[in-house]
Amino acid sequence: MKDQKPSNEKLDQLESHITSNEDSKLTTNQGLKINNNQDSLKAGDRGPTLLEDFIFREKITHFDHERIPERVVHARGSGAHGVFTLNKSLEKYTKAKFLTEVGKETPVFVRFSTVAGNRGSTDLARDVRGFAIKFYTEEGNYDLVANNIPVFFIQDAIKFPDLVHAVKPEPHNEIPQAASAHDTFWDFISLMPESTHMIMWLMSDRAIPRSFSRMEGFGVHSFKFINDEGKVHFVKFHFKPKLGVHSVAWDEAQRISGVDPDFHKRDLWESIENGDFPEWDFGVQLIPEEDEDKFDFDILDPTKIIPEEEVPVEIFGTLTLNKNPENFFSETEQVAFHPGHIVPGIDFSNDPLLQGRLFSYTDTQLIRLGGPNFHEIPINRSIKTVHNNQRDGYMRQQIAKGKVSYEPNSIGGGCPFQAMMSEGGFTSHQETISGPKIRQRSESFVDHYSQAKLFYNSQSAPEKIHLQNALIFELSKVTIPAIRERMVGQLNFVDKVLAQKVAEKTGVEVTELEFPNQSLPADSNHIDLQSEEREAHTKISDALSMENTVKDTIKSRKIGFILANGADAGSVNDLKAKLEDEGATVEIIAPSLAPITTNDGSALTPKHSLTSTASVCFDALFISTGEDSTKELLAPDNKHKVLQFINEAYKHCKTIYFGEGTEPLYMNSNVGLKSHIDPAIVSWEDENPESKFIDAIAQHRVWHLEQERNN
Ligand code: HDD
Repeated sequence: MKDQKPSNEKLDQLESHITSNEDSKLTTNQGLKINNNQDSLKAGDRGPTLLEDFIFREKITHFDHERIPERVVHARGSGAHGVFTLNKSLEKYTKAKFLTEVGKETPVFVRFSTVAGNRGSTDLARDVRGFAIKFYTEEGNYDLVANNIPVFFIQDAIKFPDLVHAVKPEPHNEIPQAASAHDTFWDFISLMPESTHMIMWLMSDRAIPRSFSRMEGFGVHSFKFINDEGKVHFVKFHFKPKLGVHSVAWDEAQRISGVDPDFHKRDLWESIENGDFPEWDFGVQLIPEEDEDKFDFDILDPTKIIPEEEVPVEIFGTLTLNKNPENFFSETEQVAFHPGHIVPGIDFSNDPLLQGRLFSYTDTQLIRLGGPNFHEIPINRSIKTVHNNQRDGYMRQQIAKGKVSYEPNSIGGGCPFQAMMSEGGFTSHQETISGPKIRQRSESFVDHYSQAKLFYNSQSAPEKIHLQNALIFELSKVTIPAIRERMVGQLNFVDKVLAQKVAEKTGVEVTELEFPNQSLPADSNHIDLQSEEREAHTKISDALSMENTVKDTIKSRKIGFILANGADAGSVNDLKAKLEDEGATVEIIAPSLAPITTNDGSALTPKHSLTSTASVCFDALFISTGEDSTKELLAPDNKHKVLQFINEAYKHCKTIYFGEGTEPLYMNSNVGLKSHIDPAIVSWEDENPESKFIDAIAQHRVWHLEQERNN
């Protein structure tokens, strides 16, 4: 349980805005106490409502204006407060204070999101996840507006509206919601070879995470670090979840979307309420400025990673989320991120995607939050007081004293003064740039397939199958064969077997496309830059496969205990205590919500009935010990539901523990048909079944047995 109330400078600042209705009387927005909130003011009790009824008018007017536009992308979000702790100084590379003072704790607000769906859409869409972090530093707000995928679809921001229009529901019929599986998306992608690397990530299980706490975060672009001496390093930002990177199965994702579309939001909320604070290691890849051209790709190209084998990720800090918002709208909805919110010691690179973002984010807040004072909304405020000569505008909150709102001035004593660099004044990094004014892509951005191959080749066998099936699913929803065929042609540049399999299942032929050079002007000929030799990469990067992730903890795993009257109290309570000691959450599922009576006469109250939840909401199942309990679970009313629980968990490669006396359930389920050795099926016959159960849950899933389990 939550042991203590976290506190930090940002939370203290927010405290003054938090209100509670406890022990209070209902009032109007003017503070007038209201005596009757049931009836409008009428001319006679059966007569018309009077215009004079200011209480009615105020209430309805406010209601009529309750909605603001949702974000044009990343509309569905979940947020949390937390803290960033620096464990090792980055002083050698940057002068940003929150990255130099070891032990320093910087308050943060993080918002996770899906990209394509509406605010009310499912959490489990196959999609990129946003991972936006606002650091409330002593030098001003620093926003790292990141994703859970380290590359992007396009290289230049001018293509962003096209990309978003293609993926969003089709404009004529607003179908489909929160899904990329439709004509316009794949039409666009099949014509944009630069998307190929991103598509590999998007079709991988990374796009259907188990929880926000089990996703990586990536700053995507190369940014710049600048130290006190003015020395520059390019930097890529990474957040590595302490719980490992884990995903659900696609079939499971689709089921969860029906059973609990708020699955990720709920998981984040409950983890924090339970004190299982999600944590990430913060790491960076650092490249000295002089090594900028050392790679066989351009580090300014946002469709490329810097493989960890080439530049290791060094860990410097910890990000911890430890407090849920008080109010979703005020905090999670009104928070406004912008990659242009930086602090001294950090600067932009010339990545053309990043450059375009620097315009877009402030611009979007103006329409979304209604004017130029959105920085004054409590969640967006810097912890340092703002001093400048900007004035007025809709909803101004700050009461700026005095008659001076210009600079230079003598009347205000010249204040506020510009800050010198030594006082923390921001200066842009000086860089010599020369070149013709030209609307053209750099040749160094032309290689679109090497890293797509690197990603695909680095996947484990089950991951490759999932990726292939995702492509088959998505392209099977494309109604125009020519688009499917063009897309298969693109896949052929990544892996011939993959292309062939997708082609077979989507009813098209693999046609050899010319190496496309879409991103270059029509009159240039850079086909040589896409040559077969260049494409022949067979390198592998272990960091790209989730197979190699952390698998040593069951912290914040949700375990379903299925039981009925007569269940063995001793084994249920023992196992529950052991799992909870390891940080897991146990929830009891019974035939109904009525308390059940165990074999020693004690009562256990279920959290769910067999009807109100499904096995897709759990990481593992324990089928409780006890013959009487088994008998009741096999009764006609319950049998089908219990077997569906077990069979689905089995199909989705989860761990299942059958307690003593549950053999009839074991034999009636698909588990009873198995002939292979399965480390994630634990039974009454096993030695040390409890430790076997815990070890298997920590492994997440037995993906390598997926075929055996589904045959
Ligand atoms: Fe963006 C929101 C991440 C490219 C324009 N973006 C948004 C959010 C995240 C990202 C996490 C949600 C922030 C929140 O929770 O409020 N976006 C990215 C990443 C990108 C990227 C990692 C590429 C590396 N974005 C990108 C481009 C443009 C935008 C190229 C436009 C030129 N993004 C926006 C936006 C949004 C946004 C329209 C919608 C709501 C908002 O900004 O505040 O301005």
